[in-house]
Amino acid sequence: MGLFLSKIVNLIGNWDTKARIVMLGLDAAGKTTVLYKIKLNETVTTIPTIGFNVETVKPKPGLEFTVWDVGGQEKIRALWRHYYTNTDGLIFIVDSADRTRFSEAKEELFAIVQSDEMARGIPVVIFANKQDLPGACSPAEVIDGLGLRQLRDNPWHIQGTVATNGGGIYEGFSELADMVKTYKRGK
Ligand SMILES: Nc1nc2c(ncn2[C@@H]2O[C@H](COP(=O)(O)OP(=O)(O)OP(=O)(O)O)[C@@H](O)[C@H]2O)c(=O)[nH]1
Ligand SMILES: [Mg+2]
Repeated sequence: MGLFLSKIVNLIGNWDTKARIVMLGLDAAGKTTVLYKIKLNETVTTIPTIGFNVETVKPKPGLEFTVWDVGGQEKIRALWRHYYTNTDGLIFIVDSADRTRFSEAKEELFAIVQSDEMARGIPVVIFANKQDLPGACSPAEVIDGLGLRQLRDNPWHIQGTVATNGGGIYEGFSELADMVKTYKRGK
């Protein structure tokens, strides 16, 4: 009976739809800070990520995200594509106060969604992060700075965030959850 019950419990646990999410963006954009804010609701002290961090989070009942946070320093960006296969959604994080690197961020974002290893048309949520910093660009300015209106083959959404205090993080994940559900239904 114990075994029977535990099998039922396992089965119910497995009813969650699972989705693979990759979180990318230039170095110091705030990816690791976002990951542990959503996972632990804690503001962790980070060091630049060499390699990756991975955590599971449940953005909505019935949905489980496996979130891959991959280091963004230029010399290790060539490794990003190894994480693309079977991805159901992308979170692209931008330091909204670092407008001198918007064109670099734009190039990287378009290279990701156009990569052979990435499925066409995956949903993308852009986190316009560091909204707390003086001089940070608004989400509307980040749309212009990254040329997001040229992103025609992917459903996308932009969310202003402050990873260090959690502002906008839940909203961004929740939006991505809805977009991923629609995407997976259409696959
Ligand atoms: N003011 C402010 N600082 C932030 C915010 N989000 C992250 N930071 C800081 O930005 C720095 C870099 O954050 P990380 O989360 O390590 O950045 P990352 O994107 O993981 O960087 P890599 O691992 O090198 O790719 C840290 O000092 C964070 O505390 C934010 O919303 N506002
Ligand atoms: Mg990191």
